[in-house]
Amino acid sequence: MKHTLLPVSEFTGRRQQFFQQMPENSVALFAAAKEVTRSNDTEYPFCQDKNFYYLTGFNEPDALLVLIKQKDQDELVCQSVLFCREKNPMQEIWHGRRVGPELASGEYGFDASFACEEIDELVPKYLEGKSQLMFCQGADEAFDRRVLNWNSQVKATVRQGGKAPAVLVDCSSIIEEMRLIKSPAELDIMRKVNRISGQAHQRAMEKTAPGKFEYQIEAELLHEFARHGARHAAYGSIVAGGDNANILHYTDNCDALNDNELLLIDAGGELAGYAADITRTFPVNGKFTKEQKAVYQLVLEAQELAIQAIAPGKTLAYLNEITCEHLTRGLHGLGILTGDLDELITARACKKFFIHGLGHWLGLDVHDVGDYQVDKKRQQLRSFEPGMVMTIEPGLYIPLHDVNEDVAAPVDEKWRGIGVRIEDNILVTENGYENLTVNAPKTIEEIETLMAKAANAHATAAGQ
Ligand SMILES: [Mn+2]
Repeated sequence: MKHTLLPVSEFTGRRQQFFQQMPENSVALFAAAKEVTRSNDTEYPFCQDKNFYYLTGFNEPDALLVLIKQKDQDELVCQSVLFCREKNPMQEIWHGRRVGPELASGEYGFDASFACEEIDELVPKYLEGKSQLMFCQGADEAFDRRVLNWNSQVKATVRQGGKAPAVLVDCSSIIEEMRLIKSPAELDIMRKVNRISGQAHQRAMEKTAPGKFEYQIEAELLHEFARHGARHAAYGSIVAGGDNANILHYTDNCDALNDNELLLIDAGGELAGYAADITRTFPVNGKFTKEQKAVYQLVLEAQELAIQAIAPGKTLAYLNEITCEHLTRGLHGLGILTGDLDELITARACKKFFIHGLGHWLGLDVHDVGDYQVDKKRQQLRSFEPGMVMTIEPGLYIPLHDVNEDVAAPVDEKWRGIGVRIEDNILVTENGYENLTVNAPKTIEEIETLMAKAANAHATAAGQ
């Protein structure tokens, strides 16, 4: 019934942590997600609001979490209240089971729970007399309006002696900072979903061959995710053969895979709400060409360089700098960039072919919450701390037809159509880092060996 692998204590602990950051005499409101119509009367698979999930572990739509912190006869009292859908046998026969307010408190560790129908009556009562009202502003306009409406209802009672919170606080950053540092229990799940996703990448390599279609390889990924309990992909899988790899968010996945081309796969499963985000690039026929090998090896070195530099106190800006320098040197060595090397390095010339960021936070969201900047210039100078998880994903993209082609120094024909990205998920530890992506083949040798073995097994089976 429950959709979490985490113990209830994990969620009650998080609420305690949030309470500590609430001022005295305040209320915080967190809304669950709503079901979203896909077409007519069918819905998209339900995806819980991640902040709400983080604080509750409760996986039904339309619910509301209320956290109340107030003085009661000199004693500070913290209460968490859940509003959720009432039990309804007919609805449950058609649409699935509901926990219901009677069981929700006990199963999820709330102080009280009520039916959704009571929200509009009870929430204004909770707000009455409080000085601060906290909620995540701007995430859902309809919810923002509801909150303001509840507050207005309390304000309207001022002549009867009512007092509404005068201060409305956006508490997004409090919860984002909490989500940025992962607990041991969260890390166990993230290791697990990384393993499942790595296995899916392995399977994709084994099943890839010239003449197959991108969607067939996508199906292999989804098969492997689902059969290990990660029923959904954490985001739309990118299965991009040849020049399609140069479209960064290519998700059409409809083309045939050609001999002598590369296949770039950016895909990860979601387990108990947590995402993996892994990218691998490999040859469709199992053997890198000379040019593919050169570009791949360069990206791989840059990635390893960045990963090995990860430790508490380091910054994404620093990783970017060393990665950029390495890529620029390499591209110059291959003749793809021409000119004075030092000038190219200063100008970060690799950025012409490495057009996205080096990495991002990872967790309940694939592009997870948490600020990257600590200075006014908005540079990525935030120091790493143990418990942060990020992706490291350098890439080089040399499209067949480059709209921004430098006519004075065009890229040689032989490099065109190559797009490479390699992405692992890295945890910052006390002493350095732990690579969570442990079983997705990455070196040229690992990839070619695995694919040759799969091709042999396939040929033997076909010959029998
Ligand atoms: Mn990523």
